[in-house]
Amino acid sequence: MPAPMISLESLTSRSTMNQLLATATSGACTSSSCGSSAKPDDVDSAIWEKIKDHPCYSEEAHHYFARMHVAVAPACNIQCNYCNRKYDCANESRPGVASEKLTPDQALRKVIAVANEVPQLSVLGIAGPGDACYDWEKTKATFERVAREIPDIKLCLSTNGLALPDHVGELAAMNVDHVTITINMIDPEVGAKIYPWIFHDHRRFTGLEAAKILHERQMLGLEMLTARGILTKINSVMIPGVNEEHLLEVNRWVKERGAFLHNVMPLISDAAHGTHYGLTGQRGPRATELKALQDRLDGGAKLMRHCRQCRADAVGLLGEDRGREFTLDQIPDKVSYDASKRESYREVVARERGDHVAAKSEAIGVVKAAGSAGSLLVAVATKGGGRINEHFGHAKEFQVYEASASGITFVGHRKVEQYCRGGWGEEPALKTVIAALEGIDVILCAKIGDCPRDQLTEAGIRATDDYGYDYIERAISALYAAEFAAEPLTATA
Ligand code: CLF
Ligand code: SF4
Repeated sequence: MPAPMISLESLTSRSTMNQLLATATSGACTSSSCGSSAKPDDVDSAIWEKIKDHPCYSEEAHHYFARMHVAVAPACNIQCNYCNRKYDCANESRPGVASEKLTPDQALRKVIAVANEVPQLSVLGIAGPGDACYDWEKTKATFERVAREIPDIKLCLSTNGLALPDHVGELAAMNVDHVTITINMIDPEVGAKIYPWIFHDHRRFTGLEAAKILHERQMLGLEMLTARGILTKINSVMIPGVNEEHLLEVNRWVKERGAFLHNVMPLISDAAHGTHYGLTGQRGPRATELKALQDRLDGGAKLMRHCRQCRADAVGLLGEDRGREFTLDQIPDKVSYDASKRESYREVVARERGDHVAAKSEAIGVVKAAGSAGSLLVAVATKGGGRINEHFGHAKEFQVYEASASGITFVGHRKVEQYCRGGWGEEPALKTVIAALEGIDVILCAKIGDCPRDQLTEAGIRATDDYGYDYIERAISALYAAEFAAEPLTATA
């Protein structure tokens, strides 16, 4: 019997999920490279085990796996000029949207409810709305409860680093092997422009003294995590005119101290958020400025470019937020964990991933072999699975890839206003999409109408649905080949 054809049109839709699960349990093979590993040759096996299902620590994993945050830690011990604490933590979330604060018991209920419904779930993170290490008892209680019920879920936290050194031993004992520290400076002179005060050792410190203590504690925490083999990601907020040049130095320092990834995020600043920066007119960087800085950082500590600056209560794949489906009022008082969906999903993904990695590697080879100095910046509408499987009009973000002599690289994403709502395209929204896609050469999507396509063409951006549902890299290599005269790959999906 031929293997059923699985289209990863949507890893998030219920119908596709049911199809995936049905195939997984039938034992049918979905691809020619069934069973092949997605592990890159240059990644150590122990590290691979830690990152392969973590959507933030592996760019490739973020096509398949989801994280959820539980907002159990509202208290914070520092003040960042980009944060207004009546909103979510700006380290890890979009400011301006209040989150539901949870007790550890409520958090456990929510994690179980999500794990039963979202088979992609692989990571539980605590990322605000305050500081997970300062509000330690709630963080610890939550992790302990969840680890007891769902032992295979990865535990992850984000912190400003001030209280981190006090808890590294406990983190290691709880098998937390992913910690994010937000480090925006290594020079207290710069720090004093970002942090008006800190609360440490039962005292409040301000100015240079505050920034110096914070810096020392952040470095100590990072070194302690590295010594215990805990993977550490550094988040830095790029603040134009304050620290953008300085982040080159930050990158060097954290690399020397063993950071696994460096994630440079744009400052989100808006007077409506009530933050100091928002109220004083400090602007955030444009997408092109962020990319230029990230390009200059290449070659230092490995960069994360797929961060979505999630809310403190985010649920789902990184590009989506299903948090509203799982508010406490929708979750029964008693829920018990059912592992079956997550287990079946993992079997399917293991096979699909091998196929994707093989296609990606072949596509990159084609681009490199072209020997062309040309480059293409490509925006892709995708719902996950590494495929072009979203309609132009439904996209709320585009993933951006660069094809050049060095291969095909994921370079970021651009959030956009959804063009098509209720079956009709919105002209004003299209204008904002065009502005957000500044610098993009080509858009790849599953479907696009003539009207938006023509307007995009007028704005100098080509858009095509010719490669709908194919793997992203394979489509880009075909585009590159057509543009720069290499041999195109034949699509087999
Ligand atoms: Fe959450 Fe952060 Fe863990 Fe990821 S988010 S605590 S490492 S599980 Fe990820 Fe969100 Fe970016 Fe953070 S996309 S804001 S990097
Ligand atoms: Fe806000 Fe997070 Fe900074 Fe604390 S560490 S002030 S919660 S952004």
